[in-house]
Amino acid sequence: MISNILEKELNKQLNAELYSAYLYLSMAAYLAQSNLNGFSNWMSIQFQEEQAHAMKLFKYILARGGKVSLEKIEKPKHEWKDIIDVFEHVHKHERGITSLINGLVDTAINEKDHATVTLLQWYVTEQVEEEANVADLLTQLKLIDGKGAGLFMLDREAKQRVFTSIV
Ligand code: OFO
Repeated sequence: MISNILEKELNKQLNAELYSAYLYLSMAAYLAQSNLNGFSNWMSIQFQEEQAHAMKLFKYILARGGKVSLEKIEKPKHEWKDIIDVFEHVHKHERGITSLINGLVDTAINEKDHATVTLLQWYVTEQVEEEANVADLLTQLKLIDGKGAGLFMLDREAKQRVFTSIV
């Protein structure tokens, strides 16, 4: 059985992952409207990944005998200045998610809940990868100034991204 405090915090994280999914879906729409179909695909995959992160928490809360409590999902932004602005937003957003995960690990440690600490290690590792991927893309986009032939090439590369299931 999971403690009340952890149940509450895990439900909050479930909502944060669903918000991430919603935000990336909004970015996928903006990028498609900006004729960047490769980057739109990249964001659609990100949308699916965030849903998978949410589902992993959903299943875990239930498996530990807890209650899932779904909250309202905040309305995401739908306009950005350009592609660099989009990826700067993603980078900032993922750093915020990393601190939420770190806070959750602290709570699980305080609650002496080893199973939750173990589950959260997966998210800790995932955040390292997410931040690194986004930082990498952002650097490349800045190198080409977010336009021209470089952008065309990066967009074509982003089209290759596929979703790999994690649950
Ligand atoms: Fe779920 O990792 Fe991004 O937000």
